[in-house]
Amino acid sequence: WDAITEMDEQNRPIHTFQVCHVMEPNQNNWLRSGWIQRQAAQRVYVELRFTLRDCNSIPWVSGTCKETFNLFYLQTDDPLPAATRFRPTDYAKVDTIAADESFTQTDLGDRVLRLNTEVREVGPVTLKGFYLAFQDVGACIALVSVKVFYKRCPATIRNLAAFPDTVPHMDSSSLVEVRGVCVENAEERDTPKLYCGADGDWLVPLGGCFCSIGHEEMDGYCRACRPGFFSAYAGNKKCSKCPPHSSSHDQAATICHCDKGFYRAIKDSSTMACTRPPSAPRNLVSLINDTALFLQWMPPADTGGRKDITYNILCQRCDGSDGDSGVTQCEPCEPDLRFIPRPLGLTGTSVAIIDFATHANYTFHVEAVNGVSGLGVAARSLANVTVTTHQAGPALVGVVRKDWASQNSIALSWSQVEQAPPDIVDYEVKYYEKEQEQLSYSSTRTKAPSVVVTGLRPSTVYVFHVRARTAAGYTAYSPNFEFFTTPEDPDIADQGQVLVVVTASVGGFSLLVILTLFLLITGRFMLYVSALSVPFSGIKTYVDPDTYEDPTQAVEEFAKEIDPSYICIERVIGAGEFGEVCSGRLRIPGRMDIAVAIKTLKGGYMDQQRREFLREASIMGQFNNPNIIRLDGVVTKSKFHMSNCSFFECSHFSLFPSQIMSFYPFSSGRPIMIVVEYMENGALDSFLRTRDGQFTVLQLVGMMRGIAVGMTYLSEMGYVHRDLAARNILVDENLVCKVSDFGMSRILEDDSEAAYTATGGKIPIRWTAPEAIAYGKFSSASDVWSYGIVMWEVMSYGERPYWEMSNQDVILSIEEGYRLPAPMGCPVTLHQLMLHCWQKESGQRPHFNSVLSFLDKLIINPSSLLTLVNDVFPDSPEDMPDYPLFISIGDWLDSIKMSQYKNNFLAAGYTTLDSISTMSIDDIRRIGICLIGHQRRIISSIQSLRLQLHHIQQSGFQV
Ligand code: ACK
Repeated sequence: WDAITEMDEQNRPIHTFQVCHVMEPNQNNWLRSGWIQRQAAQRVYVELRFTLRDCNSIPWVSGTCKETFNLFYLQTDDPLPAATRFRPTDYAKVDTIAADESFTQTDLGDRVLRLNTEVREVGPVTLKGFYLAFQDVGACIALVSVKVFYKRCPATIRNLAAFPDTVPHMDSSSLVEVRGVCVENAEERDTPKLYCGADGDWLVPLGGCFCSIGHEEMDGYCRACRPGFFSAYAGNKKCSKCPPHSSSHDQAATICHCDKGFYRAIKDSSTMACTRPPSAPRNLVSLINDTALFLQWMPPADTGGRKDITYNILCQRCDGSDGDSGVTQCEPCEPDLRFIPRPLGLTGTSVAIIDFATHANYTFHVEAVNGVSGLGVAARSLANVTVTTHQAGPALVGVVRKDWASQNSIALSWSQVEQAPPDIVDYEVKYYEKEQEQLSYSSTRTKAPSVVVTGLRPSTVYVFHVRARTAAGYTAYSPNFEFFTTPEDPDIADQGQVLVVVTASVGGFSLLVILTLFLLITGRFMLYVSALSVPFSGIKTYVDPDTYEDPTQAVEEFAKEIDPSYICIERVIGAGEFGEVCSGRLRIPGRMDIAVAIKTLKGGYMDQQRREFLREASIMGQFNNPNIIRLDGVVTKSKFHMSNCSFFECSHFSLFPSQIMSFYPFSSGRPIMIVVEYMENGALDSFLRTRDGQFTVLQLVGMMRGIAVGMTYLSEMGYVHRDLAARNILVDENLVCKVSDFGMSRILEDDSEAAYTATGGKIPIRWTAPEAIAYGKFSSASDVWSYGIVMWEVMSYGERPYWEMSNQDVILSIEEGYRLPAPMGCPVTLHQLMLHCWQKESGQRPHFNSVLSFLDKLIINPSSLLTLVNDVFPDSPEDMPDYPLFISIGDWLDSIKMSQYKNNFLAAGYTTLDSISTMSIDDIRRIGICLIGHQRRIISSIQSLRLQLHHIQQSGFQV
């Protein structure tokens, strides 16, 4: 090999090693490099650049000319001493190197020598250094350059982490895992990692860092926020401009500080705008009537940039003035002044004040506060109004007494003070649950100095006070009196039968038999039962006329005998099982005549028929309730002769008296009649059929409520109706519905709907609960089932329950779980109540008092009637999902199992569903609900409620 320097085309010198002994055979010429340090290399590469002549281009060289050369290497930890003899056998062969292209052909046919480049991997090299050696075996070569190198992954920055220069593994199939280090002002998010591949490429970036607070990402580095900007959270976000009324003056701000006069509340996040206390409420006005003083105002003009405005009412009483100075003397108001809903922390813009002194001067300051009030030195934001209360008359009612109480009712009476004026118009009784006094009042009026307050909750203390109304206005209230209702006793409500109560209280059946026999013999059974049952409920108990040896005795006991000469029959209005039903008038001397209905017993009756007929009177006579048909009396005793007919003259008679007489042969000589109040609109079923679609939902609910009042009364008396159906409800001219038809509570002979059952009884199948059909188990709970059917009849305007299905099919389908679907236009809540009444298990049906209070809630909150079943759900009862049954905040929270927060809502002034529908998650937090899961559940329920309300508003439905 010769070291030769040549010139390239640009006349630059090129140092080469050349060999070209192509004419001579058996060539073995070696060229060796100096010692090369391995450094960090694991894999070493050699790039050779050379020219190699094509043997064909050299004449007469065939057989000796070669076109390749060989590459060898030798590893050592140190350079070999200079005198070391070269021993080819020490070297390991890397490869035989051939030229890719020795020559290229020019256009003129000349062949031009070309430079070749070949790269080989040498090794593995593990010692500190090595030599390279080139063996020529008879080729014509010029070695232009030898480049020896290794590969590495270069230092880099990825995901805000820096990675150092890294040498790949010797084994090309495994990667080197490298951990990065966060760049300045960045923090680790997830361990930053990269993998260095054999070719010096970075692979699989994992994890990374993000900029610390006060910094933002810029070109892979973290830069400090400029003044006027801030970054409160670590992250790869840009710095934000300072929120309104705040600023930052330094670099790398993590918060912007509030400008003078502006603040952040403790709960405000540092990214929120700074705010200030509100200005004073506007347009404060007062209204006063005899009992309450109302303050109303408008929100402040400047809310300070916040939404959490509340109001506090501060009260001073300023009576008279200091004689010397003429300055009015003011002092804080008396503590018994009551504010509804409360004096402090009001969210609304009004308050009612009661129990104030009469003839006094009050000054009320309404203060607007928000979350930053009191943080600075700003003056309080007050609006003032001064009110002078009127002179109310002195209280005319002194002591209010409790006469009796039951689970749901309390009877009260009172006497007037001695010098009471004679012109008392009526009394107003106000009452509230002691526990809930801030929240809701109820009131009722009565002309008499007594009242029965119904619809109360069992075992609850109520506060009552009474005031009189005279021609001159209201007088002051009596002091407060507290009375409580009796505890709930499910046995009484369910079983309904006095006999069962007696059984339980006496303690054994045999004892009962003996006792009953004894009492029947002595004729004192009824008295005994009454005496026993009074302590249970405080309400009179129903006495079954069948327990009388002589039913006539029961009629005498409970029904007034009327002289037939006081009765004027006008016309026949219907036909009953025993005889015609007429309308007419009853004129008892000294009283106004009243419209009555007269049920008659056909002439030629048997004694048994007479007893059955009068049975109804002896039942009806025991009741006294505005929703139960009132018995005016009976005619049983008078001898009646055509000749001395003593009916009084009805001036406008259409049928008198001869036509009437044709109905009454009176062959037995004794006319038998039952006289009851006249109900102008007749039976409810036929009435609704003729007025299809003519009532509002609220009117229909009003009818159902009346029936529920009557049935609550009956069930509290222990009376089971057994034939509750729209045909047995009568309607007066004011749409008041009253329960009637009591005669048939034992035998249902007269009801055309009644069919014989397997047990032999005759039962109106479609209206009757399954356990009553199957085993004759009638109870107030089976009456509740029938009540559900009546609700359905009302909502469908007198449609026949189960339409044309046969009785047998009705029984089977009920057994299989089918229930009547909601009638068209029926609110969801009402159908839900029907389904509740139709629970298979009688114990799971609601009691009548619960039905009543539920209907009352619907009436008080008519928006609960807006969602119609047909709007929301498919017709098929099988597809009917459970829809929510709630109409108050309490019911709503129960339905989402968040009852524990009832007080939070009520205390914050949220009392209606409408009021909560606009609540945000912040509002939920503010009223003290801290658990995130609970906040979420409540807010998502509110959202769906909002949707429902929206849907209803869109449909334009009017109640
Ligand atoms: O639907 P109606 O007109 O109302 O037909 C029946 C019919 O007598 C047979 O019962 C009517 N009826 C019964 N009692 C009364 C009453 N107290 N006032 C008015 N109508 C009555 C009932």
